Amino acid sequence: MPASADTVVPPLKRLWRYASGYRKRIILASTWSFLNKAVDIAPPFLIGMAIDVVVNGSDSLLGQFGIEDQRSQIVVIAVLSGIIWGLESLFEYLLGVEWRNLAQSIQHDLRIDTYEHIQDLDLGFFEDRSTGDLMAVLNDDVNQLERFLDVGANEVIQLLTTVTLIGASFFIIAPSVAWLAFLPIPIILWGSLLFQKKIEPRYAKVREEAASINSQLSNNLGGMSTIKAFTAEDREVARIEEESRRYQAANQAAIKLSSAFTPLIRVAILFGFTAMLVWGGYLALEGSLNVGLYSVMVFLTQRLLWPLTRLGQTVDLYQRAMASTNRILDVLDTEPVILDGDDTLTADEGSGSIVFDSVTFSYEEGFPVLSDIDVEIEASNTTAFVGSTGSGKTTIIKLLLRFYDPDSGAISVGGRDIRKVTQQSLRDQIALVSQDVFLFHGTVAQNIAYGVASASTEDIEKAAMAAEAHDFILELPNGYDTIVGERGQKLSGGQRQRLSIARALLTDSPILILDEATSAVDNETEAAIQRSLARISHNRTTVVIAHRLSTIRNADRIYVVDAGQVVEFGTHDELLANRGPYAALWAVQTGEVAPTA
Ligand code: DUT
Ligand code: MG
Repeated sequence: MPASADTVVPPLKRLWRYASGYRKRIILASTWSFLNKAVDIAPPFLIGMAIDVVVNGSDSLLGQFGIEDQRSQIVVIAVLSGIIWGLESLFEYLLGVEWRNLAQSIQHDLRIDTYEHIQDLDLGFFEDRSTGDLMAVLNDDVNQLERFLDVGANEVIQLLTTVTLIGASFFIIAPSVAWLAFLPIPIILWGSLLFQKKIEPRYAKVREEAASINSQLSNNLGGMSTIKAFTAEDREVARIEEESRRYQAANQAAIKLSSAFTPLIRVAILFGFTAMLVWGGYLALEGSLNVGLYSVMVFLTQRLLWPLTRLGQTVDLYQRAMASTNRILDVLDTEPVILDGDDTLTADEGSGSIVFDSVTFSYEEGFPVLSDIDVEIEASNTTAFVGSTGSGKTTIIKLLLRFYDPDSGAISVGGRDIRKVTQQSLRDQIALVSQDVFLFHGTVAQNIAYGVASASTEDIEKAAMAAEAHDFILELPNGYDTIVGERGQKLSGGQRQRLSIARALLTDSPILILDEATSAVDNETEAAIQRSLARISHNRTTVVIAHRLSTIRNADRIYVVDAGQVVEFGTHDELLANRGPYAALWAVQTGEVAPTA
């Protein structure tokens, strides 16, 4: 959630605060914009001077400066024009380069910062935000801001420059008619503010709908095989169509308003321009206004008011960018709930005991998933968790990795409360083979080496052998260099599982966690994996979650979890003798007659 204080801060201010490192460059770019506009206003004066020369001859302004000959005066004006146009082009170039590079830099940094920040947020955050939604922030919203900085920011500055400089010149050269040119400006400003206020929620809505269709699309592309298997293609097209329509409708609502804006402004401008033309013309005819000045005024009025017709588009671009800025900065302002401790957990401690001291936890308030869990795992022991599906076994592992913090109680590793150490040092001690195997797009070797970027080919093969993966890898089209596809979809379920075991073994962490690590392999492979694990787990703390009890019968201690509580624990033999839930489960799985409890 965004900090409440920040929701009321205008987005531009939030952006300015974020962009503190760029301020110098922003000021430089703004300077080029200003100078470009300042010389751009000069041509009307040159035209005025030319008319002045033709009409007034040696009485003209240039004549007063000592250039008597009218032809020479024209040449002077031509030279001045050349200089001014040259400068204008130069500043145009400089402002283009500066703003566009700035836009690129801010876009790049903002994207990386936001991604890095998202990565630091706890898993709880990702339960509420969909992947597609976050993709929309990282891509569309960041790009939207870039688009504004690319052209919009320059336009805003040039517009302000125009109004200020032309306004000042008007009041200097002909204060009596200057006010006419400014007549439409209050109307235009009022209209713009009103427009901005009205369009703001519409663009927020557009961004929302964009995020929504994004998340739907990423969902569907990820679930393509399920869509096909259930022949839901038509339904899904309809669903995407519906989302797309909503996006379209949101945009149409914004377009309706933003399109009406420019014509309205033009009417106001026409009014100001005509008033100046007529009133100034009368004054010139009466002789109370210099003809050269009159032409300068008419041209300037046009220069003043014409850019305002673009105000609509600029405000539009600005408002879209601000809607995006808000969404980006909301993510950036989201504070992680799980904070690092100050200390570092060492490998020595990491290989030590794991203790859960009356741990209670719920994903959602009021629905406890674990209640009062007490677990003691001795160093170098193998400990198993068994229990029905949904009983909370994986949740116990997530708490141990500090993906979530318990609501009450404490967890310690090697005698250290895991909240007192950094998350990185904690997770460095733990190798996890998770229930949902996730492989990255890349080669087999890259996936195995994921936790140890510096691993040698030899290490990788050793880990693969221990995970019973080496043989099948050699049979793949390109062996260790075979591309596994997105999420490893080019491999079988059992193959994926074995790769993830190899990946965990390669990290050589003191604590090894296997969550249903062999559920997708055949019995023979499982037995082989068991044997190599027995060797590997010899002097490390191993935690195994398994549904097939035969795989954990040799564990030093087995915890039976039911509905978020530990209902019994002991060795396999002790539990059988207990004749409790474990014994009943064992009976079901081995086909032995359930002993009477
Ligand atoms: N749960 C959530 N949110 C999550 C994950 C799980 O509410 O992000 C719920 C679902 C379930 C309970 O927590 O009711 C325990 O889930 P867990 O994954 O810990 O169950 P398990 O014992 O590992 O089940 P399985 O044997 O199916 O892996
Ligand atoms: Mg589980």
